[in-house]
Amino acid sequence: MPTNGRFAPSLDSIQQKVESGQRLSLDDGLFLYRPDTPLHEVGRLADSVRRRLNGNLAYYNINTHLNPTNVCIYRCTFCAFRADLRDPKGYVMDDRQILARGEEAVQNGCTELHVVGGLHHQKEYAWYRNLLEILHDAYPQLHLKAWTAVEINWFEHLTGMPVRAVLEDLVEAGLGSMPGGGAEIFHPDVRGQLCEHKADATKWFEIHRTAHQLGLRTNCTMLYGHVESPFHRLDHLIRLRELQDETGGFQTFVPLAFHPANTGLSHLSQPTALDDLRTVAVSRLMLDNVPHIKAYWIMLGIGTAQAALAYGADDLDGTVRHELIYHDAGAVTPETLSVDAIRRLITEAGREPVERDTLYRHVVRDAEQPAQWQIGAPIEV
Ligand code: V47
Repeated sequence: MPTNGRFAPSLDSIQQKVESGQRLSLDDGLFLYRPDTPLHEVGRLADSVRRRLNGNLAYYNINTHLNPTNVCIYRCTFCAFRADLRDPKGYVMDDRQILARGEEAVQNGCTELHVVGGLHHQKEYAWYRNLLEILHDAYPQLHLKAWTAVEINWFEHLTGMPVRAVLEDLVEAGLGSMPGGGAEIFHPDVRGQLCEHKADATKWFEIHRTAHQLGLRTNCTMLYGHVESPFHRLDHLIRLRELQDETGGFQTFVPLAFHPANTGLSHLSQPTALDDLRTVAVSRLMLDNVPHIKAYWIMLGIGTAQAALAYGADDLDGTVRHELIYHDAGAVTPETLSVDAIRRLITEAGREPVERDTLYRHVVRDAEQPAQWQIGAPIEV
């Protein structure tokens, strides 16, 4: 049925597009987000795309987090982790503590250290760079997925160097890839209410584009369930899809459900499980060019993350340890999950669990010494 010269989407028209590999439009996405569009149908379509891209495999990794400081010049309204310079809860880790985290990670068989933190008022660029360098020198087998685009933008400011030079210098120090944080919601009407002073959408994309041009793989995220509308979510997804068309450098998209406790938006309620599942599914359908959708169990909760494997997600992130950003904001998930627990969640969902490294290569463990690992043959979907 034409409306204003355009055809109004329906489940049938969207299904036809999905089956023939055609790209979904903003209007299609808005239709999928309507509460009266049955969630199970949206999930079924998303699951078909997931299967086409990833077969019966569902991924996880063995990883640890490192947040070297929570002291931050910015006051993002959604953040419970940050602290002011003289706040008693503020901390800064020294080299010994940072290396101890690397040692613990290696002892636990981790393949990845996820490193992000605050933008400390008094720390120079050399501190952030040095931290990567000492970790990389001591534990070269540990992949350093480090610094969001917001931090890279801060390093530009601290050094006066262009993005490309900052990234090249960090790669020399040991940077392996970049996480997807700092994206929040790109639309300025919402971004202005969340984090008006930090890197805007144009800057975030410039940094990821440059990283991709240098051969770095990065992830992308969307913080949802606060003051934004479905339109803002779709605008966000479409912007990500456009950069991916240009560079192909995003590996995985991570939808991040807002946790309100202890934040400047604590009067809001957390998104529901149904919103979480719909968002995973709509993301899978809209981001037809991003290989993986991650159901980050820390943030979704274990039950919803497992269910998300039937709504378009193919990755549960990792064992995780020392996560602070979500736990400071009221997440009640455990601090870590064992490999056995993750594999069971995946198997029960009817999928085949595959341990991956940060770059989605198959990790093979020594049966006698599980902390020892090597990269196996390419994964066949
Ligand atoms: O940018 C902060 C979000 C992000 C809250 O790349 C919050 O694999 C909800 O990006 N409620 C950082 N969200 C975390 C992140 C991430 C996590 C896991 C995996 C990957 C990956 C990336 O966390 C921030 C912000 O969007 N965040 N505070 C909060 N109260």
